[in-house]
Amino acid sequence: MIAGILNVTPDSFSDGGRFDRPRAAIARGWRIAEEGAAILDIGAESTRPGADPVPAEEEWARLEPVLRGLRDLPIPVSVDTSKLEVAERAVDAGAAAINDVTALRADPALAGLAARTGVGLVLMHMRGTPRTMQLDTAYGDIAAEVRGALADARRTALDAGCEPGQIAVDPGLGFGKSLDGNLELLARLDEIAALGAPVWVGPSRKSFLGALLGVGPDERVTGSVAASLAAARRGADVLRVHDVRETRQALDVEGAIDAIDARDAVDARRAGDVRGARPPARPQAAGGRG
Ligand code: HH2
Repeated sequence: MIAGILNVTPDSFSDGGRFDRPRAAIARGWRIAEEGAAILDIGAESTRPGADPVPAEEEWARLEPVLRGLRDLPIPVSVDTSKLEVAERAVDAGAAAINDVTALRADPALAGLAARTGVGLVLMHMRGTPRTMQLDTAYGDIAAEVRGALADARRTALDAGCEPGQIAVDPGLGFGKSLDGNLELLARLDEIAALGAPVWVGPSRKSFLGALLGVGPDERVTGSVAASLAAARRGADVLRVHDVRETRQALDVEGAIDAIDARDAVDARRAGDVRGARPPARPQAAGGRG
């Protein structure tokens, strides 16, 4: 599944300032749903490295008109917040999930809110805060450490009364991790998936892709799609992305290839079954190369 990102902030690292007016944000939300996202994830406070926190009133003032304008959206909305006050208002306004990038460290009471209301809860791993997280990116065994921290946060949510099916986990790519650390987490994502909770993952346009490819955020679309496909193959359930259309197309092509049973196709061709034969040539559109 794809969770399309909508940041209603002036300062997000990739789409900051593009959707900070409600009209533009609401139009983008509808577009994200049309392009094939299963979830819309709305954030009103940037968590890019070094970002300053936003007061709850300001965060809610950014979110409220957008949530109101997207009330009839055909897909569920998650709200990317770590503040109980904001989360409570968002749930009242119809949000189906809370995406907490601190995995309950900022406010453990978010677990009680999810237990009371039944909304989904995404628990993401981060070391420190956005201001401090890139100061120390050294780990012993990064996948084991991240998995252990997510297991503890999940236990806290279960102890607060959440049902297992309500809780998703996310390794938090780019949050207090080096280039190699991010790549290793993606390569070993199956170990996070072994926790048994749905896995979210968000490589989209992040700076580790920039470090790998030597390009700025707007030129990281292809790298982001490649990282998403690699994550899906290793057990990710939800891909949190800016570029919904491109990611959807890549997943659809991969899905169509995976749906072919190679052995069946060969056997069918040998038996003269049309399923194994080449499809008939399609008539060419006038002057077109298709
Ligand atoms: N990444 C960002 C924000 N929220 N939530 C989850 N579950 N997983 C992530 O990887 C994740 C997240 C950062 O990306 P973005 O929202 O595009 O930028 P900013 O924080 O600058 O608004």
